[in-house]
Amino acid sequence: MIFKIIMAMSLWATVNSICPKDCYCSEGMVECSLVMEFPLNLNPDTTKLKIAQMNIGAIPRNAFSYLPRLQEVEFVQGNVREIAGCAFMDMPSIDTIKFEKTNIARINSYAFFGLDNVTNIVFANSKLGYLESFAFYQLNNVVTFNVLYSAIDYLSAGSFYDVQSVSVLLFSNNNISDVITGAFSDVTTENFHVMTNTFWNMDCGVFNGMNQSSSVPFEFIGNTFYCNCSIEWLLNDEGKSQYGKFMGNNKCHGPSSLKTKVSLKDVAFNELGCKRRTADQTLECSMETLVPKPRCKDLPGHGGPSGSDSGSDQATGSDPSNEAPSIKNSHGTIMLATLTLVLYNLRS
Ligand SMILES: *[C@@H]1O[C@H](CO)[C@@H](O)[C@H](O)[C@H]1NC(C)=O
Ligand SMILES: *[C@@H]1O[C@H](CO)[C@@H](O)[C@H](O)[C@H]1NC(C)=O
Ligand SMILES: *[C@@H]1O[C@H](CO)[C@@H](O)[C@H](O)[C@H]1NC(C)=O
Ligand SMILES: CC(=O)N[C@H]1CO[C@H](CO)[C@@H](O)[C@@H]1O
Repeated sequence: MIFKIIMAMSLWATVNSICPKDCYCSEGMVECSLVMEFPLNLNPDTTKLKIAQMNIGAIPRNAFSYLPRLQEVEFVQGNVREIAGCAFMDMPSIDTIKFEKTNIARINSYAFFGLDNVTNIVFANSKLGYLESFAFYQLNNVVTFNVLYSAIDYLSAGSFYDVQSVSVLLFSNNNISDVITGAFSDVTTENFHVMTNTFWNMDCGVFNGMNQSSSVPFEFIGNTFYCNCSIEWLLNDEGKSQYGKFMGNNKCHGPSSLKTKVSLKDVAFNELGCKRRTADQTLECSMETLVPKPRCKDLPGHGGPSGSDSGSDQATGSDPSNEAPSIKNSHGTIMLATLTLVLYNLRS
């Protein structure tokens, strides 16, 4: 009798874990909506995953490492408080990661670390809050990395540190509040297009080195700046000689007195309203020292809103620090655990 119950329960649990409620599953493709808890307990054969209207605290580290065949993951119309470090580790088949109309308050250091084989990364019509240093650390060999029609609050120094061999890095039509010196330090890309973005505060030297090698086409056109003293580095004598090449194709979106200027070329240094400064003064443009320390195992784990941990119990022992059995959102697992407890109590 008890044996039969166990059989029935585990069968139910299995079926339940193959396609969670609020998901639609068909031949490796899974579409879920209104997701409040994460990670989901999906079939390990999943190849494509689309999550709509997700509302979660974090995409935790190793969030998808239990899905070895996952090729594409797409988030649509979601709210995510943070993407934890090492969130996308151990995804041997991943090809595309896409965020569409998604609010992400924070992208932590090393969030995209360990993605050696990913081809496309897209953020579109999204809101990105604070990007920490090393957020995209060593995201190498990506074919397209696009940030389009999005709002970005803060690009820290080294957000894109050591991003190597990207074929196309495209920032277009974004509204970007703060870009800190060194945000793009140590990036190598075959094509870097920064087009029709609205910049509010851009620190000195952000695009230094981008035209150093003639083999790296750097396209910087149609962007607009808030033309106050924050861009003195661009319009002082030194800036004009260094960045003169770009100026004709970019202009001011404010303040209103400078909006009418055809391009940055037509803006005089003294119109920026820098107090007690002259165009011939050399500015010191220093960048904070960055020392990468990617250690996925030591990063704090973050689970869903309930505080339950990531899918690391399913992650082939990738994280020994995290052995507590997690109660999954699958009711089947909870019921099985309860049953096990009952049986255990009966025995003793
Ligand atoms: C990338 O692909 C290679 C060859 O298929 C594989 O050996 C390697 O484990 C993959 N890397 C990651 C991080 O999945
Ligand atoms: C762009 O960002 C600025 C500064 O954060 C904000 O004040 C403004 O409303 C944004 N504009 C749009 C069109 O979203
Ligand atoms: C320049 O304008 C930006 C955007 O409005 C503002 O955040 C910044 O504090 C201003 N900087 C200076 C030096 O006036
Ligand atoms: C931003 C930047 O790297 N500017 C350089 C572009 O190329 C000229 C000429 O080689 C240099 O003088 C600038 O420093």
